[in-house]
Amino acid sequence: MSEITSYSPGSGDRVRPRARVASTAPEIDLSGSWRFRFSARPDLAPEGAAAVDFDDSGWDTIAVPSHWVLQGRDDWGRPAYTNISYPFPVDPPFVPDENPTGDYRTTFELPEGFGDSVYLRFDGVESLAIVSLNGAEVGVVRGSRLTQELDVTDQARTGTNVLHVRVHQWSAATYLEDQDQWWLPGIFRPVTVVSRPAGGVDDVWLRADFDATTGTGRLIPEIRAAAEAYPVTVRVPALGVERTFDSPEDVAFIEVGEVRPWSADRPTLYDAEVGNAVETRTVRVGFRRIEIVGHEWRVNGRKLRLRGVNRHDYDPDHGRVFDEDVVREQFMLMKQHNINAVRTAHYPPHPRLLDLADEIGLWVIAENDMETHGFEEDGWVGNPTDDPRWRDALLDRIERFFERDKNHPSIIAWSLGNESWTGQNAAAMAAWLHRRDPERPVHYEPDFEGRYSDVVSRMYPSLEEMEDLSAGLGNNRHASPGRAAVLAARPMVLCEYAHAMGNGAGGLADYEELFDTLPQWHGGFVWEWRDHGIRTRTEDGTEFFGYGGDFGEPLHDGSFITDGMVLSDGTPSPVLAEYSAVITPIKLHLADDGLLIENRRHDGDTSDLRFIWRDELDGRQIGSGELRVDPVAPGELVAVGLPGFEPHDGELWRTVEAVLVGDNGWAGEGHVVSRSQVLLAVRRPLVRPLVTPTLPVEADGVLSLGPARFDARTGDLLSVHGREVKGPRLELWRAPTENDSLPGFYSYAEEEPAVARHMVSDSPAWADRWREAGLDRLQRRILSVTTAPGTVTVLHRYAPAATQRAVTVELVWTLDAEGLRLDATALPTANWTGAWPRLGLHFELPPGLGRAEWFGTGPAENYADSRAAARVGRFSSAIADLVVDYAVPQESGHRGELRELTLPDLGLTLTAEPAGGELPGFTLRAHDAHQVTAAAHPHELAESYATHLYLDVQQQGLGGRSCGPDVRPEYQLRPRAGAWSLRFDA
Ligand code: IPT
Repeated sequence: MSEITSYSPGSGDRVRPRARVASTAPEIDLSGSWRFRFSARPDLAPEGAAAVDFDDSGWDTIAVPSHWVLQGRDDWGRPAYTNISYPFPVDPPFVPDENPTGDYRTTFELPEGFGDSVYLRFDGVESLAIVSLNGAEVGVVRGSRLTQELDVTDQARTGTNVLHVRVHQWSAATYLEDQDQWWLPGIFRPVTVVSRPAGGVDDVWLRADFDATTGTGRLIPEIRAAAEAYPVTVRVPALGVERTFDSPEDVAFIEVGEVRPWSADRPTLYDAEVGNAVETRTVRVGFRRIEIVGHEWRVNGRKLRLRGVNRHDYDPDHGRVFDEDVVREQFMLMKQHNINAVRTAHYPPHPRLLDLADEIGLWVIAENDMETHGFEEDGWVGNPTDDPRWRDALLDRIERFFERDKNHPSIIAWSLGNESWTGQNAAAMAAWLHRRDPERPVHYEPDFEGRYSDVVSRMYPSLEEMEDLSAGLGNNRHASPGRAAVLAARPMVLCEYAHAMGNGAGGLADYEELFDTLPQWHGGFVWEWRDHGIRTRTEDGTEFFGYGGDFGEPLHDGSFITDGMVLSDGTPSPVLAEYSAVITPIKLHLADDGLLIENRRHDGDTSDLRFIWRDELDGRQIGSGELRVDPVAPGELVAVGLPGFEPHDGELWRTVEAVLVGDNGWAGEGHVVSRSQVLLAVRRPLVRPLVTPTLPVEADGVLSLGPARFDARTGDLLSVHGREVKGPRLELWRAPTENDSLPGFYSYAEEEPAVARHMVSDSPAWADRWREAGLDRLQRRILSVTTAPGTVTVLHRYAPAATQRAVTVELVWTLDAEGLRLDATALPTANWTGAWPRLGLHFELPPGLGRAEWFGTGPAENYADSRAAARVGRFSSAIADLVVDYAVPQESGHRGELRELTLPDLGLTLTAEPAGGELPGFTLRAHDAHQVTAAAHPHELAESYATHLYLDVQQQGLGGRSCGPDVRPEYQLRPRAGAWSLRFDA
């Protein structure tokens, strides 16, 4: 089994890596149904399976490409998820004897004269393939997400060919592929037979430079072809360019005159042909120049601003198998949300993906297939990036990675890999790239001191760490003082931030502000685009999205695999809209007396946009129009006049939106690119006289006050206007979000958050602190229920066991000229510490209520540190849709600043008036916070016994502590008093 434990990058007649560009030479795609035999161990694999006459009729069949663990066949093994940990002992180059093995067989026909040479191309096999053609072993392929071609000319024959591929799930190469994702073995990208004509164009790199000062382009061709292939001609028909090169020694630039440059905002491509009589290749060329000037990383002379996401190849049914239509849709969705950049975390994607990025317009940090994170658990001892035994394999990886994708204009940097610490091999990989591509910078986040990479990159820092990096201060996590000053002279980027696991991450707008103001920062990439739940079923057939542990893995990392802005089923989570609002390149600085429009696009003025205003009085439109705005050039800020407005008694909001004039390829007419709101007038507070101050009456233990019925003993409301409305009870607990449940890196949990500028977390996660404080098990004691003319007053004391900490709630129910009102206060004792998840009143309404209409913030859930996408207005929704179906049930659905809530099914309207200057946020949900806490998957939620209405004076923000900084102190809910002022109308 020496292939399995070999450090070698591969063997056989391996073709020198080259670009993936279209060719007139024929290819045969072998995708389809292949014969397949699963073996739990290599020694159980069928003997002689490579032989041409081997009888495979008793084998199963499998689709190629696919992963064998996603075929619904439990006897073929199951998916497994670990983040950092290797799923087997760290004992390189060895792997377990229990090494699942798949034998694949297929046949293909080669016509007469198919090619002078024949290659077999593998685009993705996890993790090791031993390839035999017509009974002879032709090579061993390593590098699961790298392309490898094998020259099989000597074994291929006209007519029927028999291909056998033995795939081992684990190999020495697995040590280089420890990305945070599912372990999914198999041939998961296409296998192709490639014809190579003698005298063809073997490889081409058409660098396309753009000079922003003259607006002209230049092609810098690098052609690899045998001497007999010449002359070779380069043509760009749309530019009238044609230049013939007579020999390999004939090398020259081709000046192309004026061109439109390529940028993510305006991705102009030109078809170039490179060929001769034998073969023509087509390259889609985009002219652009990438350079680092001081601490600016520029494209076409302008500083880059990356509004990015980390993207894995992932689909809930097919794993890492590529689907072009799905990716195109994803890219459209990204563009619709102002995302302009992708990091191909953490390996080269299917090659077509980069064609789509070129075409649709996304800046790409291309990342190599390398991660050795599991060595961290033993202090990086034996880590491959610093061990000479791995040098060849790593250099081979960087070469295959670069050569395949070198032509793409969308790629603006090469990333050595992810989370593999640092060392001589990483430095050698960077040196190789620097030599090969003098233009594009090398990115590698663990090169914290910037010893061989060009861009300063960080993950999940606090704002303070970013400020310190910018200031050249050494007291940040990862750079010594001497290097910090050097780093401050370089461009900076966050290759990962804002861990979008579950509900969150909060704080996006604060990062944006630093990107806008600190000169070295160029933006960042949210972690990550999509949840990786696997569509699966319970025994009784209920569908759900599985995460770590749902497939019987003995070692796993739970739901850490579901941390995207798009849920596993493809539904955007609210954080996507939040991100879109935060990163919009069209900033609308709106005040009551004017508007500043700032165009932060890289390229393109605002002539594709209309600017619409509308005024809403108490959420109802009273005026609207379009603003006259001359096109604003990129980088410009212009002031625009606004219509006047009449003084009103009522809440008057003005909204300005920048919307697309017409379809632009990724969104249609009217699509909102940016929105801003300003409050122009507020409602005058009303004092309503009390009416008929008659004494509440008691009968059969029920106390009646106008339309309200109370339990005379407890003071709990039972109904209003004959509608069941029970409570309220104080609630300080929320179902922990994953940001509440995990300890993260930075904590502001201590009592004096201001003391430490950089707090590296050793404090327990919030959810643990909240449980410790007893917030999930408050007990209630009735202090009093008293009546007076027109009034019922109730006093309750809430406290957890074993402590003197308590909150007293006073509920004052009165009848005034307009009906029933509740004025409530919650008063904590002085001895509370820490923070609370919420300060809320909890009402129980009948189960199964259908819709809600509200005047408040929306449309989606919003929290103190995540409300850029929220606006004030009137909204309506099915109650079931008010809550997000996160992979793990958790707090969801809070919408701040409620004014009015109507429940048509119940026939009740609740109005909130500012109490102590504050309006409560609301949550309506079929499950209470404790039921939600108890469920690990949506299908485990207990039966709904009520529709739960929470009215929170405040909720703690979201933060990003599942992998990153805590909720910032200003968004935390420190124990405090609260007040509510509510009305209940039929
Ligand atoms: C970081 C990884 O690069 C990424 O793959 C993913 O695991 C992410 O975290 C969390 O989901 S590594 C982390 C230890 C900073």
